Amino acid sequence: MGHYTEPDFNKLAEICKKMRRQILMMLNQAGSGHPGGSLSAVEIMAVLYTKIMRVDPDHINWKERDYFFLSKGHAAPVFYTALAERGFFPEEELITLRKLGSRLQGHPSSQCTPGVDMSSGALGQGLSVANGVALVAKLDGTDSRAYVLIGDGELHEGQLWEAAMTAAHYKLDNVCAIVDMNRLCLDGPVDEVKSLGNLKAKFDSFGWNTVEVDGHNLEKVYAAFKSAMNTKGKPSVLLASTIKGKGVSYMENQVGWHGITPNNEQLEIALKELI
Ligand SMILES: Cc1ncc(C[n+]2csc(CCOP(=O)(O)OP(=O)(O)O)c2C)c(N)n1
Ligand SMILES: [Mg+2]
Repeated sequence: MGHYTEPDFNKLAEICKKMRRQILMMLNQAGSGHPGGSLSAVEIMAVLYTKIMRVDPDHINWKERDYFFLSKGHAAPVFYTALAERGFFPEEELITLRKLGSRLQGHPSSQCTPGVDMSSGALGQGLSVANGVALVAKLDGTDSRAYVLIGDGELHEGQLWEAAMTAAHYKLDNVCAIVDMNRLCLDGPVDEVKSLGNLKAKFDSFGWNTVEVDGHNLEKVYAAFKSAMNTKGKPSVLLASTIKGKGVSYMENQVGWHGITPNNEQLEIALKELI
């Protein structure tokens, strides 16, 4: 019922490679979707779903579990690979992404997919929902924690900053946000589209515990989640430095790979890089 006990980071690195292969095969078959921001979040999602989150695929509505919200909903492929890894549905189902009648829609749907607690895709909303769940847990006296993955471009959305104030005001130390700092959004570098300035200083001044971490280093990501768990009286945010398109040479740091999919030839090259 709880999270895996013994962190085995070598095994986890293999799981990450497999997740990347799955993401690319899913997107190739679907013919539409978002590789860049899925690949940048693989380590974050792998650590979260195999080492940190208290969830139970056999009791998906277990009330005192932890909760996860994919605020950057376009990264659904990485979410689905993490859910499959944790046993919410068979890995074989991943390849049905975006097909008619599939439980795996292009953006997460709480109506369709086991383990998805919030439909998302319209950016900016996840932290507000996480705050609500975290407040309920406080009122009910449960240990539930609410995790939310936010894109760095998504931080252009004003609602997130309202929610950032709310989480600090209510001292929601059971909220843990992760910002996937891959430095790119849909149409260019985040800081050229609209600069985020000093994000650590911003979150600190909003009353958060702010942890900067290499978002591809499994040990460090795990330690960052643990330190967030041990921080009392304020919400935590992990500012995770990542590479958009991580793991595929021709996709890395290329904004053009935000929302297009690899053809068969490109897929073959990518899969060879991820053996
Ligand atoms: C409210 C809203 N506005 C615009 C979009 C279109 N959109 C989809 S992804 C994206 C860029 C997001 O950038 P970022 O958060 O950095 O995502 P990542 O780099 O992790 O893929 C935009 C503008 C949207 N989904 N929702
Ligand atoms: Mg980004």
